[in-house]
Amino acid sequence: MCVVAFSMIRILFLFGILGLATAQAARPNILFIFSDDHAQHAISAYGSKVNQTPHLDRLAKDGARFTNSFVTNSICTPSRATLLTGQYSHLNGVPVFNRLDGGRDNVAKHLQKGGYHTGMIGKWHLGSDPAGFDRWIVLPGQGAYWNPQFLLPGKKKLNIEGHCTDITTDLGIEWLKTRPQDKPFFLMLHQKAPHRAWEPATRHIEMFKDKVISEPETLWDDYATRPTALPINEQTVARDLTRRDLKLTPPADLKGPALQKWMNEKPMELEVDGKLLTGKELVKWKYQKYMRDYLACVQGVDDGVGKVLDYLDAAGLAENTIVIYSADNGWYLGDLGLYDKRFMYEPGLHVPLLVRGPGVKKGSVPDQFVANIDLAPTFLDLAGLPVPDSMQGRSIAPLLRGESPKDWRTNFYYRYYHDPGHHNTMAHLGVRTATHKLIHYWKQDAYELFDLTADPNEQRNLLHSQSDAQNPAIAAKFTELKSELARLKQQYKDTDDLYADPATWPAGSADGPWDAYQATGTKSVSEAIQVTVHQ
Ligand SMILES: [Ca+2]
Repeated sequence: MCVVAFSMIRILFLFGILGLATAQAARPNILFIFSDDHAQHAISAYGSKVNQTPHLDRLAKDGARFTNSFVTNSICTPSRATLLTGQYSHLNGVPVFNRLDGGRDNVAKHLQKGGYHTGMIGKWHLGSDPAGFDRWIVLPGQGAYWNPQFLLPGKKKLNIEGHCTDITTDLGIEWLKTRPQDKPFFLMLHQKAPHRAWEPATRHIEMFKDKVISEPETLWDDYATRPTALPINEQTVARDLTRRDLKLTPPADLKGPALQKWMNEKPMELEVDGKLLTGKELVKWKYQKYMRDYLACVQGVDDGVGKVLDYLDAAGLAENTIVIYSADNGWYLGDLGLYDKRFMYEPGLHVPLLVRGPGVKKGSVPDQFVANIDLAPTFLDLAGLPVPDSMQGRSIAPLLRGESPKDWRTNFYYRYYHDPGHHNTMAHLGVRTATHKLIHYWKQDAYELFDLTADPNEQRNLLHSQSDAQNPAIAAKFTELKSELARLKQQYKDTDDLYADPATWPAGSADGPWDAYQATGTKSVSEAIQVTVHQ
């Protein structure tokens, strides 16, 4: 009896070891490709009316395309802090463009400790050096489109000649080629494009120079029912594109501060091809110019995705690599008359999320509410590692497999702080449900309520007219969503004590200074990758 029991234990033990070994061998690589300010509706797989993105579409066709993927705070630096920590801004200490404390817990540290070879390449924009990465090379702050400078471990910096999007792609491929073969990898490959000031590669300028881009339905939005924040915002196509944005040629004799002043001015009349444009004609011209450059930058990102996917195929890595594509915030393609992000209206709230790889249901279109708080937990779950309680999101791995968990979130909490800040966008928070959205501009104590089913373009704030606001069904919905907003604040531990008042914003900038980094000259991509390890 005893001998039989001992043998059984031995067999179970051996199976356990073998099972573990198999699980280790099967752990997938994770390639996270990120871009900056890429609108969901500037991807053809999402039904874009303005461009074609064949390589991103490959990810959608071979994997999952999330239709309701959101961002918690729609600007660069806070979004990136949330990506790494799995936490909302009020918990991770990055509500605005301030520095992320590198000592904080982050997902890369967990993956590195859990046996992954970790890397970070491209736009970082968190002020501190990347922590938790075996090899990294990042842009200082926003970085430059042409002949960019990069920061490296050991407080070094170097320059690489060429266009930043192509360079970032090539750095990613070189990193993959030179990685240790005995470990799964986790690579964050972060493009700077298509961020303002939209400076595309020459081949893409050519591609778009004669294209006429269709205008969105709401380009001429008059903000009639939304008087609180939209009329005074400074991210409009009509009034807020500068000469730099519009790529106008300065007078030859301008230099230094005078040149900068000229570039930063927002022209309200312009001579184009011998004709003076003003008013609506000028707005239409500005829209075309802005969109051509923006979309040409997107094309560089799409090319890069294609090149990396081809490399994975050629290297035999495609089968065991999960590829995820997303962007750091939403973006207005002239929608509501805007460019930029920030506002919680639909184009600002949605981000692309495409996932392909082992275990991901091919051609699926999950519509559950997912967000950037979910990415860190997802990476850990896919790697077979535990998700710490400090992360506020939830792994989307079940959704990738095509499952529909009954207890998945049915609404989403958003908060934007940067006021006073760029573009005069007022601070706000809000809740989005499957059918409605409530926005609260807390400093003005002004609310906007939208029925997204009847009014997907958010043109009719139901609290604006007396007759709407007194409608019992609307009043009841307003009460319900106010109480839901309060509940979500509590659920996510947002007490208003942190960051609602700009005086409480943390010190330190995401934008440098970088003077402490020692310049090491101009290098090739492969030379640069060789110095990504801390010496
Ligand atoms: Ca951004």
